[in-house]
Amino acid sequence: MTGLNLRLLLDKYNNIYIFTHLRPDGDAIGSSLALGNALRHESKNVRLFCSDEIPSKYSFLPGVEVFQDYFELEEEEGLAFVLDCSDLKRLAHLKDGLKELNMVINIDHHITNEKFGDINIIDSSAASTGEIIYKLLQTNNLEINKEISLCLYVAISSDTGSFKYENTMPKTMEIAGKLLENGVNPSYVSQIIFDEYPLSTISILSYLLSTLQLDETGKIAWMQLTEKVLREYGAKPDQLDGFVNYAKNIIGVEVGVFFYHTEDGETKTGLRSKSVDVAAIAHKFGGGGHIRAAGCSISGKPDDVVKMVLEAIKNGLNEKVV
Ligand SMILES: [Mn+2]
Repeated sequence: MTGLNLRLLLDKYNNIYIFTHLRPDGDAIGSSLALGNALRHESKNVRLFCSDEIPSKYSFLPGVEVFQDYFELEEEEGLAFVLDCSDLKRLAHLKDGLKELNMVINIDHHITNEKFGDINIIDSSAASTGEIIYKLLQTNNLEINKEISLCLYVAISSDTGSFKYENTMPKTMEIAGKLLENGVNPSYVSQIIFDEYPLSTISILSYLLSTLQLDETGKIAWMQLTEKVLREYGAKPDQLDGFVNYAKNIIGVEVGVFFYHTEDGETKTGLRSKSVDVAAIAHKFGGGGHIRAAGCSISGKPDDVVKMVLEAIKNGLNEKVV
């Protein structure tokens, strides 16, 4: 899968443009930086692109300051890499930039990847794009120093939920082990990536937990929040990521739900389950996702939406998949 002779391409191109997806996560940022730093080591002109701002918690990563959110062709020739991006829509306005470049190399681990590149390196058995980049650098004898290892470790640990998700394979751990040998400090990374929050996030969590409710069977737990309250706490929607798990993780609960009522009359609904197919439930409301993690956006009065979704979950409780 990673049998690309990168050296051959690097002989041809001096200008490297690396793109990753909107709302970037640790894998998007870490794998872009790892590839970028390795190619800079080969004396290439490297530029990094992302349509959205890089979250501040990643500011400790080497080279992160050079990400730009607009495309500009600075030289006549250029080789593009698109990382961790299942389709071109995920590049937002940056996708037009690809047309100005000579060749597009698409590197991803999403099974749904639309193979839009001139060369496509898609490995859905990889837990992260970082894992693919590691192999690509290794097989092409490119630099994997301490800084590059740190970027790769952030990529791999992010997409495996710190090596907790089902996608964590023996080879994932083997690569992570190599990165530790190269000098990565796992406790330092996990403190920054997984454990630390701004005070406003903890304040909004405390509010959210006060809204927690369980149904009479104890199998469904939910929390809710309005956009107005979020604003009063000085917090942003991306600070809510993962909080739905507090509802799901209660012993005896099968499905955890998070309702976020926006001011334009939509309720963004996040569903997490231990064994119930919540993607099927989200699908009923025009949403989708994975079996154990799905979401949908529903318009209507907040109370009505909550009632409707809880009813659908009750009906779906018997349809366990594992
Ligand atoms: Mn990824």
